[in-house]
Amino acid sequence: MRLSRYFMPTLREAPSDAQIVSHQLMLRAGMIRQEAAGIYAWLPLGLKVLRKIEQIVREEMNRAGAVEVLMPTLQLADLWRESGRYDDYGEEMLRIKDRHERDLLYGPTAEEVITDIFRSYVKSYRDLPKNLYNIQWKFRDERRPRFGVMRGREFLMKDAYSFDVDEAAARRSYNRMFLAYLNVYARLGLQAIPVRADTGPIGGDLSHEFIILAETGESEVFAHRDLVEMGAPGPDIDWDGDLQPLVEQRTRLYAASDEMHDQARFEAEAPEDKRMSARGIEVGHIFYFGEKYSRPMKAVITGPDGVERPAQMGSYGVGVSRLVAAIIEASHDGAGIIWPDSVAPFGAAVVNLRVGDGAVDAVAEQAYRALLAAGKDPLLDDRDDRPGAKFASLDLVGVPWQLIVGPKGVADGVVEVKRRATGERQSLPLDAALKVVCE
Ligand code: 5CA
Repeated sequence: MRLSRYFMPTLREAPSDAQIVSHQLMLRAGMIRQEAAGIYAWLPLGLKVLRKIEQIVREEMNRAGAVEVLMPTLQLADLWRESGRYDDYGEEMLRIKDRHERDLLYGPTAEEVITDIFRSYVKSYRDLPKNLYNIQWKFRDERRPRFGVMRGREFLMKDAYSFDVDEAAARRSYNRMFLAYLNVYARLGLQAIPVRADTGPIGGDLSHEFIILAETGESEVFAHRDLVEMGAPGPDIDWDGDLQPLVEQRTRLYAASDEMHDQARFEAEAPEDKRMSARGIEVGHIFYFGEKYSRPMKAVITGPDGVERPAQMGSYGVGVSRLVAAIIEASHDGAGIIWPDSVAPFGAAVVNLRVGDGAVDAVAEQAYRALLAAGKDPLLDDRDDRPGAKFASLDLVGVPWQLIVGPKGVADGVVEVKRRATGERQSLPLDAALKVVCE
């Protein structure tokens, strides 16, 4: 992408109502624009990051055996009347009437819709397990939308729903999601702690939240330090095998969010030097709730004994749009965002320090084309601007590598390579510089 043709409206200063650093940086980097309270337009740079996160979530869901669908944003109120949640959900639900006076709502979650889909097709235990997910916009009329996309009213969620014949099988589905979530966050460069959680309006009796540590987080977490330091299981585990030991390894150590915290248990289960409490951001939440929806909505299947029973269900949410902000909270410095390579909006930027100088233009163009060919999705800074302004905006938007092409270097046969995360710079001939970036 040539920056002169791109749309990246960076701002020198963040609007004063942006209170946390991720919100300030997303506005300054021209990633989002507020259209109404808690409702944002995604500008090109923000959209690129959002799509990359979405794709990582998708790949890890698929790996763990879930199957993608796309459900509508608008749902029939009648489905929610069947589950009994229509009245319970309260003011957070955006209720709409169509021209036929039919009650609709903008989905805050999709247990009812997926249960309706499931019950129309699946009748036998032989067709189980099933796990269906979608990545779709949700709307919750939050009382206090704040911190930008961190707590929006409209937000992008990955929501998966598992269906099983009995509790033991449902537990296996839960375990798959539990471990897949850890792999998702690891690929995003985040360290997520699974904590026992309250089930809230989704309901059920087994639930974990996934929290990443950040000072601005809205949740308080209490955890055994060994859990915080434990890595993700990695993609190569046997997804059809017994995952219980891997899950137990991570659930037997104490970890709870504020609503579920029990100080006496914490002290009994974790020695003092292993006790950690910190603020964090909830980036995912998984639930096992058995028959809560399948029973009232009559999503029944016949078991091996020929007897009909409601399917055992769980649901699994990832806050995809919230993750954009969460990654920034976890990875920035005074100059701006430091994207992990996996979600960076561009792989590298070629900075032309003297646009219009034939020799400099030629080397910049050559570098740009080489990075394009290498699949690095480069950004060419071909704006006629001061070097200082160029560096400031590229540091702000957090492109992981800068390849700096200026008249002096070109005369000496070198370009400068700068790593955004460390600020480290090296002068190298173009070929060697390209190698560094492409490694
Ligand atoms: N049906 C279940 C799971 S599919 C569900 O709705 N769970 S949830 O309410 O916990 O939401 C899932 C995730 O969406 C949360 O962990 C959080 O990361 C994200 N999320 C929830 N509310 C918001 C919001 N207002 N703005 C941004 N992200 C949100």
